[in-house]
Amino acid sequence: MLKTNAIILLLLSLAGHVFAQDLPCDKDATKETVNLYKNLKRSAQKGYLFGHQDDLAYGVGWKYEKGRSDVKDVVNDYPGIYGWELGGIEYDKPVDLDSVPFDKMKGFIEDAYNRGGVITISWHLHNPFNGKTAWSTDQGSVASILPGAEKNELFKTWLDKVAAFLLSLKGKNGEAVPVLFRPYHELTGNWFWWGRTACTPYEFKQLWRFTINYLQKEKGVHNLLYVYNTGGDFTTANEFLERYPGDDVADVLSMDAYQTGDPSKDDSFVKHANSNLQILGTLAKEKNKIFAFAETGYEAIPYAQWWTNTLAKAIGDNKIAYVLVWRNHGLMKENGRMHYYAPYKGQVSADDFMNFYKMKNTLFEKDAKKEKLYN
Ligand code: BMA
Repeated sequence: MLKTNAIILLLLSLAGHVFAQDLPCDKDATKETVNLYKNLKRSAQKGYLFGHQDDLAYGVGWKYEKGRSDVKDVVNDYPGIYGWELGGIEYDKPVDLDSVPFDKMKGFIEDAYNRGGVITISWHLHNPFNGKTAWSTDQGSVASILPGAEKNELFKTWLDKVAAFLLSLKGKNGEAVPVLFRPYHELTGNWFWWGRTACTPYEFKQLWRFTINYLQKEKGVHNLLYVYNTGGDFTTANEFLERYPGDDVADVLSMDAYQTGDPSKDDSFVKHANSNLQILGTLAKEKNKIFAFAETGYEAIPYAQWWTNTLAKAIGDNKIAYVLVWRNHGLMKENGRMHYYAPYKGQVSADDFMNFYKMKNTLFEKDAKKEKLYN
């Protein structure tokens, strides 16, 4: 009798585990990917990882100096999460659209992972319909690559290249490096061919589901968490979800929103971003997902207190897993502007960035390492 009771208890507790599933949407996700998913949920209760695009490749006034990072130059620690970009890989280019060589990128990704950092990857892929850039928004572009349509075969060859790169990323024990994959970002904007003016919500969802299904089922890619990423242009949960492809194909709910105007006089960025993140937080809780501020920044950070007085306030007490600022290109030849989003040594907001670094709820790489996000 005692034995039967014990067995029943054991079965009940196993069933409990199955129902309280806290797993990424890819049912075959690798161990480290599952761990990253669970651990990001946990670490988000303590604070948010700070991220920077192309951090290890170049900064303001330098390129490819071993170990260098503008963030590290200022706070003596690397970002907790690193953004990289695959645009160009579909045409077998050796470098991405911002000139980062893919072989170097692979090394940076593996080094950061081995140190305990997190990786997120976007893809400004060309338009398969017309061969032009991601910013070429012909109607019918998305429809042309769906199964059965004229560019589907071509598009599959592009996904093959992305899959090969993602599968090539290896940790020091030969395991695949988990990646927060963020395709078709800013999908509610009107500037990319997958944006809201160039396809219907149905077509977008089909594109997303086809991509994920192809990577998992045809290519055996199981080291990804999938980041659904709108612009900051929604005001309700329903608007955010209009093109959401489904809980079975997304792990992270996120948005991109940039500072414009003068934050020392106008707090509309803080207000909007904060209320949008609250919407994401409520949805993430309901859906048992992670949420994040996938891209933000203030170009050339001319406001010295932007980090603690603007960004930290915009995030407020929303338990996002991470926030990422865009790349430190330096002077843009096209428009003569300085284009960077993290401070460098001596930059006007560098002292405030140090204050931001010291905040208890901002997590950089040393914190990420302590969190053991892959174990
Ligand atoms: C934009 C700018 C561009 C860049 C693009 C893709 O915001 O930084 O210079 O090519 O992102 O990374």
